[in-house]
Amino acid sequence: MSSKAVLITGANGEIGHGLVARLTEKNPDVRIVAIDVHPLSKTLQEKCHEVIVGDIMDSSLLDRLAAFYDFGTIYHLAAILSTKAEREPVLGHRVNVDGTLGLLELAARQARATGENVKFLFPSSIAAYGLPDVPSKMKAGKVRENEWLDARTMYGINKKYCEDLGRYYNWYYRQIDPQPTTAHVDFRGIRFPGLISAITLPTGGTSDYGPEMMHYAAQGKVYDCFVPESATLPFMVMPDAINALLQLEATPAKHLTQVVYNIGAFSVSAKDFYDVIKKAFPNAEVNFKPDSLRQKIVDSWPADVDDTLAQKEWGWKAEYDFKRSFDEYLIPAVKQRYTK
Ligand code: NAD
Ligand code: AKB
Repeated sequence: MSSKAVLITGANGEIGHGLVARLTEKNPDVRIVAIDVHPLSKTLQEKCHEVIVGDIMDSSLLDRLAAFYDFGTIYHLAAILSTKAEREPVLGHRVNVDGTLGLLELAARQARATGENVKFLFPSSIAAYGLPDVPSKMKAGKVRENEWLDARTMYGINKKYCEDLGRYYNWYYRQIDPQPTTAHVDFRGIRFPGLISAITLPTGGTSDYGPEMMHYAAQGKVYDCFVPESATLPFMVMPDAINALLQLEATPAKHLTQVVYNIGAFSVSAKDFYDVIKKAFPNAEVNFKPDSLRQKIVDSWPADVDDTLAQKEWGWKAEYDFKRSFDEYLIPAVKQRYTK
């Protein structure tokens, strides 16, 4: 690995926790510079070269970083997720779009200054899709990257637009400059399904009902599920999500024809979650109390995704199907977490 630093924004979030741990396991000498508006937990801080409690919207902070470090890879994880962005759309747009633009500019400036490409890993989402109703969603089945792109949430629209910005920075940045740059932002995006971690709880998202149901059951708390039993989305466990980011990062650019890829693991209904959780925690109490407004968001997201391109171009394959996710990762780890 090069001696260049790795920048992780939103490092204190769910993906950040998994990513910082895995990067340092893989290479103890990796120099991680982490930014988050919230302080990082102590264990994460110890793994990072520098931790900055700050806002990605702070341009003087980004200028300082650009002056101090050469970044080989940027994992831009900071975002306002779908439910929160729907409640505060202007904030969502500012952080999700303006924030991403600032990071892309930082990457472009660094590429120009060093003459070397800067990899920019961007977690997009199934929220980039927008299906009109449940019958169309169920009929569509596994959606491909170029289908059903009329996103209905501020967050989904922000993600789709940032993918387009990534395409621009990757292939067309300053295309009429008389002196073309020798290096560029090597943008690589993944449209993640709903993610489930055993070690962190989600906040501010809409796919949160799956992981919340499990974490509540493990703590003996009653859970009011805001979608009906039939609500279906693609999900994935965090170890697979981290694998995907690292695998895409490591793929030689010549193999990649796209700037954004679907990845899938399993597609399940809220009832499927309930059944597996009830089996592991027989006292679990879950009330299905659909909130029709949040449910509409879930209804507009695909039931499943077609990840043929990721399989073909960078060898993507989830290690955890639904059964293995719960049997070998989620249930043992949450039991351990809450019996400590
Ligand atoms: P998260 O909410 O747990 O983490 C996001 C982090 O960003 C938080 O720690 C938050 O404090 C930080 N943040 C927010 N605004 C910031 C700002 N202005 N400056 C600095 N930090 C800021 O979310 P996550 O699940 O870790 O998601 C990480 C990325 O993956 C996000 O871009 C999200 O959209 C994407 N994603 C997540 C999922 C999922 O199910 N978790 C699915 C698809 C895509
Ligand atoms: C959300 O629900 O906002 C996220 C996502 C699927 O992008 N978990």
